[in-house]
Amino acid sequence: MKQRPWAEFLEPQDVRPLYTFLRRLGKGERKYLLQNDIVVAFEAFARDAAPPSRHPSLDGFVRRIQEVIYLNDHCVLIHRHRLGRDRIFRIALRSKGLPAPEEITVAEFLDLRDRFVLGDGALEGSRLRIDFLPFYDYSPLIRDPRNVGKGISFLNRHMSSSLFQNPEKWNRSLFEFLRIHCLGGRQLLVDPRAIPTQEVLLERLERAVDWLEQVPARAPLDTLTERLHALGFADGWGDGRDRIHETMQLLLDLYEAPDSQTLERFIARIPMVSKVVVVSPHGFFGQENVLGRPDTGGQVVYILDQVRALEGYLAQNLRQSGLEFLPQIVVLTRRIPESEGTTCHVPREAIRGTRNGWIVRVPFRDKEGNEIPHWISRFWIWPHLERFAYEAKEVLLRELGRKPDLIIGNYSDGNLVASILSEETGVIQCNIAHALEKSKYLFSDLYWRDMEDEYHFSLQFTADLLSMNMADFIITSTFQEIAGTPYVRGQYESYHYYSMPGLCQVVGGINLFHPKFNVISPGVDQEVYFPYHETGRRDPARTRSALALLSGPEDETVFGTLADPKKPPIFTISRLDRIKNVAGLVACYGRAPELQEAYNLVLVAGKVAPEQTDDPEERGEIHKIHELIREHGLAGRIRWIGRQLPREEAGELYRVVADLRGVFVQPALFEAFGLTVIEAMACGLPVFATQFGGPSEIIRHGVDGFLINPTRPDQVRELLACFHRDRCERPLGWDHVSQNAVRRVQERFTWQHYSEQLLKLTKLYGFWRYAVSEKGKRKMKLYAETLYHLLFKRRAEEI
Ligand code: UDP
Ligand code: LCN
Repeated sequence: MKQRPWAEFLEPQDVRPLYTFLRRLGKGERKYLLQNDIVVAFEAFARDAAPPSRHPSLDGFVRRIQEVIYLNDHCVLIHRHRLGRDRIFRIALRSKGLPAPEEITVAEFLDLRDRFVLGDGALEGSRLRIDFLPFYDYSPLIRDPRNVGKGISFLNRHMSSSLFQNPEKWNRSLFEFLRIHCLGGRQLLVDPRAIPTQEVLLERLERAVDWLEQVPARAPLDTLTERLHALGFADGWGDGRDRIHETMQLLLDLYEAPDSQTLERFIARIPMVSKVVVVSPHGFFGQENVLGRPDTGGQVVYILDQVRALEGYLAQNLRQSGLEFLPQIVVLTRRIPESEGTTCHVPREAIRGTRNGWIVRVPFRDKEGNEIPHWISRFWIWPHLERFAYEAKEVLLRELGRKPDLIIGNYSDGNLVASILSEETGVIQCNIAHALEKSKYLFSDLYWRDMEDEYHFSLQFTADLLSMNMADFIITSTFQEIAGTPYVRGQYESYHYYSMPGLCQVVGGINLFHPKFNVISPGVDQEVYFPYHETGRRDPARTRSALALLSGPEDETVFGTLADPKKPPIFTISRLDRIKNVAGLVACYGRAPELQEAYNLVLVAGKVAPEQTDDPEERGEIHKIHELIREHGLAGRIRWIGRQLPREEAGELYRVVADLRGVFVQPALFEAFGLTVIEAMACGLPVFATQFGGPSEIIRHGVDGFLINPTRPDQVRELLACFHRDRCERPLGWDHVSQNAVRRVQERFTWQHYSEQLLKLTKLYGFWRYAVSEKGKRKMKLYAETLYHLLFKRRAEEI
């Protein structure tokens, strides 16, 4: 333990109030508090002080406390002094005076945490400590937290300066890479027999460049390639004189005077990807009639949009390289024979809007090898994944005719399967988490045993750990997903260290400063989600059916008739997970007569009757919502649509709500990203979305939407009421937010940008993997495999 003077963190006059606050907080019933509770308590503390106190340094300090545990005569708190960096302090509370805090190590902290749950003596004997950090020695690491999430720019700079400082080694790697570079078994760029050395390559490049300068700009590609073949080059340099010339010149520049931009531009031109596998086992993965079912939401939308955009961009990229490859993208998912009116029983399905995109469904099997017919919750699928991965490998090799060039995992299960496939095939692996459950379920690590029967987080978090460390690169939708905000931890950051008492202590789970992390936000399909005022694009029949959703008769999928369907709606679309907090929105509305006066409440969410679902969580939420409707007498004011809406219908419904000058509310207790937020904004709806998670990076509060704290319904209510009052007094307020929202999405969230970035990353990490990391990661892989067998596989088999 190391004593740290308070002066390092606080103004001298703020030390005493901090002690007073911590002592007061410790008198409460709860002895383990998290950040939001601490901030709420601190706001009350500051308000109660007479006169109300203002201590900027104290305020800054307290807002950075992530957790506090009270233990006998002291407390232990995590202070996040910088993005992605914590210090853990032990503070004596009963001693006289204001003793300086003692800094303790992560391992000491995790012991305390475990004792808090298991009691003293519980740590007698050994504990399983997991540490991935020593295995990161193969890679350069980012220092400045502001560069976290910009891994590829960092890596480029690093590689080009290495090229500069150690040209011999790097030039050799680059040459070797070019010499062996194939796509789909076809040698590209350089014919290794004709160009056996780097010197020959440079000499031929100069000759080729000189020759190209003499050739007419429109010379046919055949004529160009004939001459280039004679010089020892293979195909793939470009689709015409100019592009071939530019690509060769870039390579020459790279040998002459390497810099990061040239390296990036050159590698981005190498044709490296034509076949991609996207892994997404859980849920109902289909194109119709699936959204809103349990486990079936944004991930499906994201992947289908991603595939369409990526296929188009890949085709363009390959064409520009002068190649006639037809790209192929396969979404690998689980087959569900009892498919409940969807196509999830079909082994192979073409993806609409693509030329060569396919959903391929592979069975889950029981121990005897029989196919499991029914849907299985994402929290229960762990024992099936390994077998699924091995069977899928064979299916994919048949489907693609060869190994893919990129494997993209999605969510904890898909990322684990992607790791297995990548390990088996040697193909580069990209992870997309979509939502790391660890941040969504508070205390899901500390009190994991209490949740284990329902959620099996011991397996999910281990799967996350393994795959995030194994991945070659990771895409996140926002920065906060990785390293949070100045005050709140990121979702990946929550894996940095944690313990699951009695199971394991993770002292180093992930290195946020590794350049594998990159932020690339998803987009919206602009054909479906376009502004309400673009009336020429709207289909009148669709508008009529969206209006009918608001005012048609009730049936087994629609609950509630609106007394005044012309009133602006408070609208939400969501799966009925507890975390989505739809019931919280109903409660907030139910307790606010002024909101009921001003707005109707319109929900598109899950099902409307408990017997319509097999999912226990969904059933619980349905009960809760009905109770709230009864308790607050909401009949006539609420309309609840409990059916899957085709996305075109959902798109038009957002617009109809905008016609009525309604608002969209996303009340989740935590939302990893929130596609509904950008969909609603793209349609021109003012959005009020949770401040916890991704929306905080989508919305600029008060400019293009509003951020709400769903744990403070009083504030949400006030904000909505205030927006309504404002709108009555200054009708332009609504228009202003609406226009800004549309602009924000058009500028920041497009699939075109996403595809360009994804392909660039794949190529650059592909090169990096070849040049450095493949060998460097060997130790890490062995470690991960050991953990997989000891910690994951055995437990999974017991489910
Ligand atoms: N969605 C839908 N119908 C529903 C519920 C959801 O069409 O009943 C769509 C919604 O429009 C969005 C996606 O499913 O495209 C949900 O994505 P989001 O990222 O908001 O949340 P997730 O469900 O992935 O947690
Ligand atoms: C899963 C979630 O929970 C959402 O927040 C995301 O928007 C969605 O996946 C797509 O990434």
